[in-house]
Amino acid sequence: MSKERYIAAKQQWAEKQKAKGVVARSQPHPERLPPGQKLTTGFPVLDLGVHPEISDADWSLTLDGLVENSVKLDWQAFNALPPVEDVSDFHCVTTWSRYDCRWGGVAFTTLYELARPRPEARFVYFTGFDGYSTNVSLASCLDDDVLVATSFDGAPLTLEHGGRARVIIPKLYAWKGAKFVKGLTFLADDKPGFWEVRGYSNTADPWTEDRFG
Ligand SMILES: Nc1nc2c(c(=O)[nH]1)N[C@H]1C(S)=C(S)[C@@H](COP(=O)(O)O)O[C@H]1N2
Ligand SMILES: [Mo]
Repeated sequence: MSKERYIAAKQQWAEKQKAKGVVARSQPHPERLPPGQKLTTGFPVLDLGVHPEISDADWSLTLDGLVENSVKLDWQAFNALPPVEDVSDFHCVTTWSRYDCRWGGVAFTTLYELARPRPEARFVYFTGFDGYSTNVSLASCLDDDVLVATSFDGAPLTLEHGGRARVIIPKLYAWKGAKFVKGLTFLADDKPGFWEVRGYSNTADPWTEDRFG
């Protein structure tokens, strides 16, 4: 499928589900598999069909916006930051989930401390080398399981899964984690990203099936 047809189809699906009245269900619950999800042991690839191959020399991660310390990290500087590893479950809005993903990289909180966002900053706008974008509240990003991952199950992140680096926010649907990430912009006002302007939820909580706008 072409990128345009894929985007149009996924957008139409969101509109149809929304029209049917598929909205947030009740309360978070103690089970492991969120409502409406099916467990998979494979690892589907979900993106816009663009896998931007970035060399060491061309890769960078920019932290900017409402911060005291705007920085552009090159591959070496990024990898010199303290490493973390975290095992989490992965939930895609298209109803598949994958358990026990072992991600390695740099904690969001490390990047937060480096950039020192100003008190007015309340949202983070993520961008990818493929033209993707997504927005998340700063509060959600500050969870200790949020990271910019460069490895998966102990091996360097493959290009199809978002290498060189991707954002992982386990408590939200996976579209909130930008693959091929290149920038984090701290904002005072929310700014909807790629899927958020195409019918998908701003907040994306799998436990309340918060899928569509
Ligand atoms: N840059 C970028 N990040 C992205 C996407 C994308 O299209 N581009 N798709 C999102 C969606 S909808 C999902 S489910 C996950 C899929 O990650 P995977 O391909 O490793 O399974 O990446 C998210 N991050
Ligand atoms: Mo997804």
